[in-house]
Amino acid sequence: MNSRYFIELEDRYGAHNYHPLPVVLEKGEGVFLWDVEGRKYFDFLSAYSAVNQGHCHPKIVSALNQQAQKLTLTSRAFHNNLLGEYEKFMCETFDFDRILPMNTGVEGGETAIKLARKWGYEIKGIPENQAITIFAHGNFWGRTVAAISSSDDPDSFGGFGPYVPNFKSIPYNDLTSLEEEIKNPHVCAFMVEPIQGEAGVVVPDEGYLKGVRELCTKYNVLFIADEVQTGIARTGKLYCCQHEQVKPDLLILGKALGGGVFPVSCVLASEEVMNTLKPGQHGSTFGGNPLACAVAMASINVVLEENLSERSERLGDKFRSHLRNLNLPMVEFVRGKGLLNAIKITPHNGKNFKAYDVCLKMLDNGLLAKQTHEHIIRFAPPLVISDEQLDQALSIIEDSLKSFA
Ligand code: IF1
Repeated sequence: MNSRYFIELEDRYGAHNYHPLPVVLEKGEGVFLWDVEGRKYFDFLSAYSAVNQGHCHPKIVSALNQQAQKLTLTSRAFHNNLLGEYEKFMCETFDFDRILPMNTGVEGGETAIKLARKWGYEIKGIPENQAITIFAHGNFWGRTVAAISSSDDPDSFGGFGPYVPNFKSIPYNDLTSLEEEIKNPHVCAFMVEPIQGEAGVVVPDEGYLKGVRELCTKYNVLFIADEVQTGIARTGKLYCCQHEQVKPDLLILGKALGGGVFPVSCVLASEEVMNTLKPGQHGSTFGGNPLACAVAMASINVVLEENLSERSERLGDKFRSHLRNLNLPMVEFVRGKGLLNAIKITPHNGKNFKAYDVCLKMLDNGLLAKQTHEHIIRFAPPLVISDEQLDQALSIIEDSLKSFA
């Protein structure tokens, strides 16, 4: 069976809610993927930063296999022997009082907003059903009705109304407008990505996160950091807020928390916030299941043991400076932190190629990356990439870009 066969099956039987690159993958190991024709590729998307530890990391797969033969799911109607250990491990590793385990990133976002509203009513004293949550323009935190209700991207929210009320958004990287909005005593939280992923790896000014922290403290508003994409060593720290020594009130993790083998997400918060939830007020069939706990502990241990934060920081600097120094006419900018980077493609000399065309070229040359919006290409390899592999990947990117010169 060749790629065409598999693509046609998906085309006939699947919902068309994606437009994938024309490649059919069947094997992954470390930074590499192989398609059904046996062609080998560098993975420079890492499943949108869910495969930070590399494909099928042996320690993570082994944790999955071992636990899968013992106990996979009990539901939270009963205790299990891994949840408490996992909770302790995560609270100590990330320095928070308590954790609420969920599965997908968007469930983490929904959980954080529910916690913030409950805290707003019971601790801050916001009148019932009046709590307002603030977001930043360009935010993306998932596909649920609440998540699209905060979006200003018509592709995300179009055709799915009506929307969740009391969500407001302000310009990203703008502390003046943040202060304006959070003076309102009905505001319970500001939820923001420390670097906006889907918006095109938008890195805010140095000091923005510190400013958010100070303003949220000043006005008694919860600072929710959505680190589903920027967390777990992706930007060069265990989580991105640490670049400015900032601790959010709620930290949302997902994606690579599951090591690329299992959906695992969570919200970390203080005692005060987390204890607003009483039994029966929130939950999930799979949240905190023993298989997820085993996988997530292995995933984080790999990050710590293999120093993936430091590697991400060092190789990210190397990646950006190499591409910048090329001074390629069609590359308007290179931006990012750690190994979360993006370039903006600006056609010149009357040419009108798009980021998608460059992605097709890189595919032909053995590297997989995906455009976000029309002219931006995100580059996010697994953090286990070696220096030599990065050099090889950079030459593929360089050759592919130069072919459009
Ligand atoms: C898609 C990109 C999109 C996220 C942040 C929460 C979530 C995500 C910062 C929700 C998910 C994924 C979703 C996927 C493509 C990808 C993505 F930014 F990573 F590229 F869409 F914007 N917070 N991002 O980035 O996590 O529920 O998906 O586990 O929906 O197409 P999820």
